[in-house]
Amino acid sequence: MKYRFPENFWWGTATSATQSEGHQAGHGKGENIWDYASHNFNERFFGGVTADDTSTFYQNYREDIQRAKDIGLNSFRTSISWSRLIPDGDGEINPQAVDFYNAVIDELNTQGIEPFINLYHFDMPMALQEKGGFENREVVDAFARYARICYELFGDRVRYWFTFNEPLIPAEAGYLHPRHYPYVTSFRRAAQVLHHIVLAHCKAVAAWRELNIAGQIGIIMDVIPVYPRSDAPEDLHAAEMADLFYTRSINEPILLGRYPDELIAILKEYDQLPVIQPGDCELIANTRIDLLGINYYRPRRVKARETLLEEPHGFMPERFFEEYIMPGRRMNTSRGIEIYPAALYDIAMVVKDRYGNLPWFVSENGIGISDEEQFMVNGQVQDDYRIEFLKEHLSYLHQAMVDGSNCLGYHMWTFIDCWSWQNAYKNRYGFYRLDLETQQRSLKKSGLWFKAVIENNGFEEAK
Ligand code: IFM
Repeated sequence: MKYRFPENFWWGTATSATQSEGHQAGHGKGENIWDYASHNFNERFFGGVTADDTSTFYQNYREDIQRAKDIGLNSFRTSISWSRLIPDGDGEINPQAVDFYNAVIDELNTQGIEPFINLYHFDMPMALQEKGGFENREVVDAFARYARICYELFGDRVRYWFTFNEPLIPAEAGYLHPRHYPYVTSFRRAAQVLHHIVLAHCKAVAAWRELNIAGQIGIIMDVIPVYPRSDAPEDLHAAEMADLFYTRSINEPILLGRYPDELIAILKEYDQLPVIQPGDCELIANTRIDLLGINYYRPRRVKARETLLEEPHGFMPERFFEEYIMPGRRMNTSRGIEIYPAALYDIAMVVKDRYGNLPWFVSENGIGISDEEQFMVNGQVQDDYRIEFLKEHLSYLHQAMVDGSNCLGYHMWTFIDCWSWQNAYKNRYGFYRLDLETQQRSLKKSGLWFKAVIENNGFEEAK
């Protein structure tokens, strides 16, 4: 079977500022929540590796972009670090950050690699977090100001802008299931953060449109498609609830311009509604994006609850469903998550049928594997499992495109092994292996395979 993709398909990779740049003392960067948390809650990070030590892209961006060129990438996503550009989040601009991002963007363009620039990838400046982060409505305006500054500084050379990466996560991981600073568990506070993130997105889109910049603006969503254990009404209801709280709660205000009625009704019933001010719903209703990124890693399987959920911290969405451990499911044991490539087809069909077949691309997909050095032969990681993973996901994506999905590209997470939010460098995702001691990069077998895919604009399956 041959899988050919359209001309000008985006073949690229994604990373983020905090995960790849490193802190680099003396260059004017302000502290963000990751700089703070990885030092002050160091035990929460695998091997105690802090955000200071991430992959040194700040120093090595030129050589790294050459590496991207070497494997033929035509597009490359990273984010701007808010606290590098505006150290306290809302004040003076750091000129060294302007020089750095100018240099990165110019180098990408010089190499013929389209920069995809995201504004917020989980990295709240600490000075603003001290004021409550996105729980504080003032931070919405600080974000809109930061977005406008980015467009004014770099908008003449960046055609593809994204307001947020995975906008649900800062609310969910910071305020509900605590994995990110400030490690809070409170549904109501999470809902407030999420509402303010939605508003921040809307205001950042409005600022971009006001400036009349050539290009497109979008957002990057993390989609975990939900599958019920069975067709029994209780299981179907459980799946609907999981989808409502963890997908539709963010996708619908952004993509359809309003929160789902069912969600509002439940939050009213349980007294969990966030404060929504006059004008907010109109702003949401009037905001539209041009381009959607979707990050896909795993499905969510659920069933009707068999036991009552204990809720020491109050209301939790899990009172309506619980995880279903499907017998025989295929696992990535390094991360403890299921591998299910067919979901990419289902996601594409949801975008087509529910969201008006909006232009979209796979903005992240990948497999994090621990102890990859065990697969090293003559200095190269033989990551055949990653090649297999890519082939399977790409073949479902291809089928979706044959069936009418408006998908424009595929970005792999990630380019060079990067730091993760809790696991630091435990699980490796990159096309290039990073040696933590020497910071040397070496191309994995999958990187070579991807190069050939890009050259041929597709691949041939042996089967
Ligand atoms: O590292 C993260 C990234 O920041 C957001 N999406 C998932 C990746 C892998 O866990």
